[in-house]
Amino acid sequence: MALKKKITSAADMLTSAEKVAVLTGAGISAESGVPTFRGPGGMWEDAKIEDVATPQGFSKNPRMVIAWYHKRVRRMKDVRPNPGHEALAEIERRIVARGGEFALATQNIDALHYSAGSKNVLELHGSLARWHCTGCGHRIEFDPDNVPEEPIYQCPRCGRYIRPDVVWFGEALPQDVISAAADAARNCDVFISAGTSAVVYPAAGLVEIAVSSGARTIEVNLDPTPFTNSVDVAISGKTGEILPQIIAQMPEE
Ligand code: BJW
Ligand code: ZN
Repeated sequence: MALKKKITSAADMLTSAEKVAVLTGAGISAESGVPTFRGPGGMWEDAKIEDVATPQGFSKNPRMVIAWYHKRVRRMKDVRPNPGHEALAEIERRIVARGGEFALATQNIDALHYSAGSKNVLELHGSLARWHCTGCGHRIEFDPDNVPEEPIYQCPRCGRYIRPDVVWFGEALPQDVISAAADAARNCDVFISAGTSAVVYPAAGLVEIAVSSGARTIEVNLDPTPFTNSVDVAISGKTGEILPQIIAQMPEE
């Protein structure tokens, strides 16, 4: 199918949809300047996954992991949502305005969907801004515009190490969040997977749930994913370019 036809087809699906569910990943924030994980230029070219994204890596070298995430928190000050985030917020506004339901499950921890105006956001892998103490559970929240220059390593209350509220490999996703996302994928009539390699579970399983529940499915991604051949419309391109083009093909509401 030609690109134009795929975009029209995605727009038609969304125009008649009552319930829409979306899964996003690092690709949607790439055009905001946030690096993705896998592939050339990805964050895991210079940091090993097992060192920075597992509880074992954290136990082995907590200060290194804290410093690595602190650097990512610091960078968020200069990061703004892009037209891909904005398009998803606009789709939510339109669906909700006509009495429909919308849920956006994101694997990203950068909060950019909130900054773009999305409301029903399910943060599957947590948030970069929220941290907690591994000893007493004391909570710390960073204001992205006011992050200390140097990392805070220890809890101000008990002195144990703090860590970001993010989900590492081998850790469970927040149960209420993944359940709500699975319900949305199961019950939607249109499902969009945007900017994710769709290889990390259980998040990637949401695409499987949507496909097997009979939703009409759309993928927008630069590279093919394991689901490119299972979705109804697979669009190869940048989310910041394709998603606004889809909206442009939807009638004003
Ligand atoms: C663009 C673009 C542009 C670029 N426009 N596109 C079933 C089968 C096999 C294994 C498992 C399974 N179930 C569970 C597992 C194990 C494991 C897993 O999935 N392993 C696989 C890798 C094989 N999963 C887990 O361990 C999960 N936990 C779990 O299952 O717990 C069970 C449990 C239950 C009860 C008690 C205890 C345990 C947890 C997974 C956590 C993942 N965490 C990370 C780090 C988060 C913090 C951080 O940000 O640092 O999450 S890993 C990393 O990958 C991060 C991401 O959210 C996640 C997904 O990556 P994403 O977003 O897709 O990014 P990329 O870089 O991979 O892809 C970007 C894409 O965008 C590319 O395709 C580009 O082409 C594209 N792109 N620019 C459009 N402009
Ligand atoms: Zn503490």
